[in-house]
Amino acid sequence: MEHSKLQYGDHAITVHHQGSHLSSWLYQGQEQLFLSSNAIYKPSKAIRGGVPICFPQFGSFGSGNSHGFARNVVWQKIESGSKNLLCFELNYNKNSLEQWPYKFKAGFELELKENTLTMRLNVENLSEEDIEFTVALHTYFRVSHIQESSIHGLEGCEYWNNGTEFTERQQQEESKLMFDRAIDRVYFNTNKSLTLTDKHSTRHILNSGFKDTVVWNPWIEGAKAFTDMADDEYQVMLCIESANVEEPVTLQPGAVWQGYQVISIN
Ligand code: TA6
Repeated sequence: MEHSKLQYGDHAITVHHQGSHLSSWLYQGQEQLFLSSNAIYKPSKAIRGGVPICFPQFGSFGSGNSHGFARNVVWQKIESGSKNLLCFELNYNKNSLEQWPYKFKAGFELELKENTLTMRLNVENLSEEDIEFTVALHTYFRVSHIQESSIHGLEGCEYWNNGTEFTERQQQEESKLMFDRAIDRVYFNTNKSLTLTDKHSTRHILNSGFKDTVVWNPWIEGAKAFTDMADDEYQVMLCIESANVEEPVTLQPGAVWQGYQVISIN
């Protein structure tokens, strides 16, 4: 499968052109992202791990396929003009119009600096009418072990448990979110920096343009249900996804939306 690599400073990244899908990020030789050993690399199938781009739909929040089509189609690599930047573009076409009847242009940029990876997704409305979409950067972090991992920064945020009524909300009371079972939550209005800590590292995650954060780990039963994930791999992954789920993005004709996920390592 076609992919591009970029090495800059202490970083090395690999991006598959299908989905403009970041599949590996090495920082000082350490892999930061989870990539399933059973991942399937074939046309129209999203890779299990890395950073799938969910657009124009997150999960079932829309009328199309779960998590949208952008992760299943080939993006165009474009000249970035900079040695620390990779850029990709996805334009509407006959196939996209069959799945989502709007004209759009999407761009994805990956920028490497000192101890930081910035991923920027933008969408321009080329239709003559307003468009609405839900969206996510579905980042799969590699962790030393899920039970050695925690997230700080969600305290006070309301969340929704996938599988329950969307109106059933709860509030995050603890300052430290830890894991001992499957989790699939959308946290709303997460506008502060989050910190993911495991045995080896501390990573900070900052969003802009994305209002929500999805936290997901399928645990063993969920992993067993995936053909493209080994049963025990849930132990070394945690998804922290920058998303707009509750309130879809609305764009007027000609308008552009941009969302960032910035990950820094110490
Ligand atoms: O973001 C969490 C989630 O929506 C889960 O509900 C989960 O099933 C998942 O993403 C993975 O989805 P996928 O379509 O890639 O199997």
